[in-house]
Amino acid sequence: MAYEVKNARLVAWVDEIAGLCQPEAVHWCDGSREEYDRLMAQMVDSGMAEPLQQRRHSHLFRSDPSDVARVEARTYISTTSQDDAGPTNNWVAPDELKKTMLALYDGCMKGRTLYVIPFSMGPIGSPMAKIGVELTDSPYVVCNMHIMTRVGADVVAELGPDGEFVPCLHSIGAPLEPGVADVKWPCAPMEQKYISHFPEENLIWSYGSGYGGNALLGKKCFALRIASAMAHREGWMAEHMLILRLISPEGKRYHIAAAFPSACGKTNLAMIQPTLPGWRAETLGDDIAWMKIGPDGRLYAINPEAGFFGVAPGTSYGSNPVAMDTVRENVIFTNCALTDEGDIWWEGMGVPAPRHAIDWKGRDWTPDRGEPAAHPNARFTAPAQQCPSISPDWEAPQGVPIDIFVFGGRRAGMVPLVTEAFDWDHGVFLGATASSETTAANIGAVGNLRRDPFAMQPFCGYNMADYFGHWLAMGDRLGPNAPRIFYVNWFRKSPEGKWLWPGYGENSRVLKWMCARIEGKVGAERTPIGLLPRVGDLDLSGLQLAPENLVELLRVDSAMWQAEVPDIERHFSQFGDRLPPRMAAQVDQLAARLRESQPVAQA
Ligand code: OXD
Ligand code: MN
Repeated sequence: MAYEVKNARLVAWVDEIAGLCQPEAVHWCDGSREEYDRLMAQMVDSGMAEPLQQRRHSHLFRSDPSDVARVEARTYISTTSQDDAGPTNNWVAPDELKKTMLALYDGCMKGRTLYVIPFSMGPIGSPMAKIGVELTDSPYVVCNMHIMTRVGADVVAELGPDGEFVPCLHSIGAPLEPGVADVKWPCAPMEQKYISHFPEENLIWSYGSGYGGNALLGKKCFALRIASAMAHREGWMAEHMLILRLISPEGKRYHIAAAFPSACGKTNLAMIQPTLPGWRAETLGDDIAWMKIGPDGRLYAINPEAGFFGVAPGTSYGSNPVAMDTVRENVIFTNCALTDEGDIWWEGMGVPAPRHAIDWKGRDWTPDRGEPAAHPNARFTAPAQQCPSISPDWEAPQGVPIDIFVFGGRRAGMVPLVTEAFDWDHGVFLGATASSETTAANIGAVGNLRRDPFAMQPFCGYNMADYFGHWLAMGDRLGPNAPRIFYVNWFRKSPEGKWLWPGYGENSRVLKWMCARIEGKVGAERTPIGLLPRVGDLDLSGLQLAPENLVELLRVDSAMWQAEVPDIERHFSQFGDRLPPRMAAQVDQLAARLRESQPVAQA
């Protein structure tokens, strides 16, 4: 071990888990480049990793076809009372879940090495950072954690003899018997996969999957599910939000935190290149924000992660040039296609499909195959510091003060390009009722409408109704310092099914309107659903946008909205008495505003 561990609780826990899982060896990770390279070399030797000839220090992995995404159906929030997990989470009582999982963990690391990964979420030493320790039998997880978090001796030093840490136990669930050859991507069958959270004791147990948020436990499990429960108890916020700094031509800085469900362009917005002359953007984070009220009463945000775990398909020099430049070297690619030249390729990369490739399942692929070469949820894992638009302040220990919250989703109809909330409660209502049509990269049949409150439906570690209440309470505490809240929909289509808005860098025009609203420099129209820019309020200079598109983008169809109210009521009714009365009041107020805006029906 390259460092001394003085934390008795950590040493005892590692001993206990080693006794339970029975690994062949225990390795304490130091987070060094040498450690990363050694583990990668081992995985290249075993056939699990493929070095890429065309990208320096980068590798391709192919998962088992059954292990390609987060598994919400196998994800549990295990609290003593089921009500504390709430209706949006799967629940099993802690005793019962632990009994089931202990039987699975018994001997599950036989023939493998147990890696101890001490990691920090947030810059080490930041008052907002928190420490976790992941125990895993997957070297792929170790290398990804090196990129996605801060790993190693500094974390152990920070932990000291009696510091707090979140224990994160992970096993792929595939013991290796002597003399048996390993498979390329070992994992357990679906019915044995468990992604379990015990928020009452800040504990994470994951079994059976080696992929993404199921296995890199610092991300969704710790930084969102466990952290959201901690934040509720302790009076701060852990949100599924990108963090962006927008700088006006005059040099004024605005900090934006935005929540969208998976596959709605969060990474693209985090890396936006404004098309408006003189405007600039810097990236602070693309997925998670931890926020606390600072000494001046404003809300400060840090990005707890150190890398990007982005969806590859659809990423191109057209859609996100910054991401393309971020993934040139030092990257782990998972489930992308491999070209004959030794580079990766995916659908929507903006370059012609290779004439021949190896697909994500490891088979020969040609464009006539009729199946995608890369899995729709194929990913890149890349260090944040090599992102060309990364902010010089992305590791500022105190974080950045948030001015604007943005919620949104993917809706082909009805939802306007941008809406400003009337006030904080209305903004919380917009977040609580956020909805999106599903795509191939997320859950459910393509095109279904899914309510995804605050984009936290899969990530809230406690009763979602209490979470709405927590947002209301934070607004009460922030008072006049509260960020302003907006709702966007980049995805509205014409009746013929054509995108109405160009999106990407042009979204800076919508962000500029938000900044101008804060400064009181631009008007808005009061509609039943919120405050909307009037034609003329958005800076559309230099943009070829058909006038009828703009009218449609900003159109509020009261009749359609009225038809949506019962769905919102149904969504809220699942929370029963636990729904904050202030949220119930918002539905009534919306319904009343819509009624008033409609001509009275003729008898
Ligand atoms: C993600 C997700 O991977 O939200 O970030 O699914
Ligand atoms: Mn996410």
